[in-house]
Amino acid sequence: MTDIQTVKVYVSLGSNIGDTEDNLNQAVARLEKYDGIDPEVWSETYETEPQGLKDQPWFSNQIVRFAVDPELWSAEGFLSTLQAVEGQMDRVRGEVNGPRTIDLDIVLFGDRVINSGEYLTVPHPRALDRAFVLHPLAEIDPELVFPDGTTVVEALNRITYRIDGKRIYQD
Ligand code: A4P
Ligand code: MG
Repeated sequence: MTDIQTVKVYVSLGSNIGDTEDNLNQAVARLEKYDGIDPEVWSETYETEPQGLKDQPWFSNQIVRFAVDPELWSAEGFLSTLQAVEGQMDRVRGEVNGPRTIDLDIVLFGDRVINSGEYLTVPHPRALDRAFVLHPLAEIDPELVFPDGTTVVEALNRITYRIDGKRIYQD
């Protein structure tokens, strides 16, 4: 097999309904079945205080870095596959920011900057505000730099949050 130049794609996984840790694992297992999508680094799973709508269960959140073959996957195609997996896992699209079996968001797609209307914005527009995204990103790639030059460590220093073991508190 020839060496394929893969793209590092960081996916934020979240779940706050059912067996939340199992939902995260199941989503990765489903994605792994596609050609050209290979999970390569997993963060720990964190229990995180809900952002946005407060009155809902805490989330399990994780970041998984995938090696993605750019000849097989555009960012838009990759998003449609994330949505297909959400659908397979009975994700019911209800309230914005509300409870969900599984939410799969593209945080970074290599160094690409994408603004294709409402369908896809990369980097994820809320990533820099959220400890449940930034802390696990820094865990797996402490040297990570966003396309605008912000480092993951700088981004973490700008927000207010607290870590207690695997729990992440953020108002
Ligand atoms: N979309 C645009 N850009 C992207 C991207 N980079 N990745 C569009 C994924 N999707 C993207 O998403 C709504 C639309 O965003 C999609 O149609 C897609 O085309 P959705 O997943 O259907 O709906 P949602 O999850 O309610 O919206 P979204 O934007 O994913 O919500 P958020 O901002 O991610 O908030 N608190 C904690 N502690 N942990 C969480 O995981 N998650 C949310 C969801 C709120 N609070 C949370 C957590
Ligand atoms: Mg989403």
